[in-house]
Amino acid sequence: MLIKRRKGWELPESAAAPEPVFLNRRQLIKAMGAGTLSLATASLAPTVEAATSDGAEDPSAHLYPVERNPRYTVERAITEERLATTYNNFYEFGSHKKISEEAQALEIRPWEITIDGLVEEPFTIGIDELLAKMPLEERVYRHRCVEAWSITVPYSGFPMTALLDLARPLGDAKYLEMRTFHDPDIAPGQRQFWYPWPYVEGLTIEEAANELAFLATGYYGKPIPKQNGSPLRLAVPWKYGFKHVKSIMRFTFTEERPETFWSVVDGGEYGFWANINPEVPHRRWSQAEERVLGEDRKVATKLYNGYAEFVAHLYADLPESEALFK
Ligand SMILES: Nc1nc2c(c(=O)[nH]1)N[C@H]1C(S)=C(S)[C@@H](COP(=O)(O)O)O[C@H]1N2
Ligand SMILES: [Mo]
Repeated sequence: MLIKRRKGWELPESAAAPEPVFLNRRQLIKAMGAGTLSLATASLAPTVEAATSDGAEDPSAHLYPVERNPRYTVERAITEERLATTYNNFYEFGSHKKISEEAQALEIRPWEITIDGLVEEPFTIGIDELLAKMPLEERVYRHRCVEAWSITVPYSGFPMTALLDLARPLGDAKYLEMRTFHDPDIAPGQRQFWYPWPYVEGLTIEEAANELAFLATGYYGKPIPKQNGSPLRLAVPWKYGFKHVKSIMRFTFTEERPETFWSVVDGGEYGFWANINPEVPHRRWSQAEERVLGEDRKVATKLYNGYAEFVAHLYADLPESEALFK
């Protein structure tokens, strides 16, 4: 049990209590064998539904809420929580917005994260052990999808710089690749063989070290829901939403630029940089405006999503061919 490795003084009363014993859906299906449902497993089924739908089983729940960092608040109204947690992109669970129920099949414990590639020493760490080491704070960030809708949401989590300190990348590491799980048994989208699973994203080391780059573990003052990328999800608010890889299992430091999921699908539209730029239209729509989810209006999209003061310097020396940010 990962939780037992935490120091005694970090354990709240609730975590010290014995864990309820229940089977998850996959174990249940296995236990059912060739379709003979025993009385015992049948009576467990309702417990499974309840435990996976409200997030109550998340062992990190006692960590939240955390203090909001006022440096990163924005002027926009925060999107209604119900909307941000039911209108999602998570292709592993379907190529539409209503994946929040499907995503409950994701098993978020145990969850091991591997840090490897060009680092002093590769290692693997459980999510709860990582959470205990990281400085948690809340940040309100804008989020702008390449599909021209946007939300404003409170993430909890820790700055990527804290992960870099833990990872100790070597001097020749130029990029950080982030990779999600690969489990077609629970993620029906991953049975769609024409996609280059698993979902991979990447940043340059300078981007990863930027103060805005954040790893979200909480949402709206609670553990981040599965549909939003539990237990660990990237937030880089100056880049289009598809860079914000969900449910990360592996961080690999590399010398070569990683082949990212969407750039393999269509590099012309969904390239590596993906910096938000209202002047560079998508092939099929303008990026000049965005639909504010939950509101009946469109607003002008800003260069770098309004975060130019933090990040513009990162791109000052880009070659002409890349300067449009695709
Ligand atoms: N693993 C994974 N991460 C992903 C995606 C995905 O399909 N799979 N979709 C991305 C896109 S396009 C967007 S807009 C955001 C949506 O995050 P949200 O549903 O939490 O708002 O997640 C990003 N991260
Ligand atoms: Mo997106």
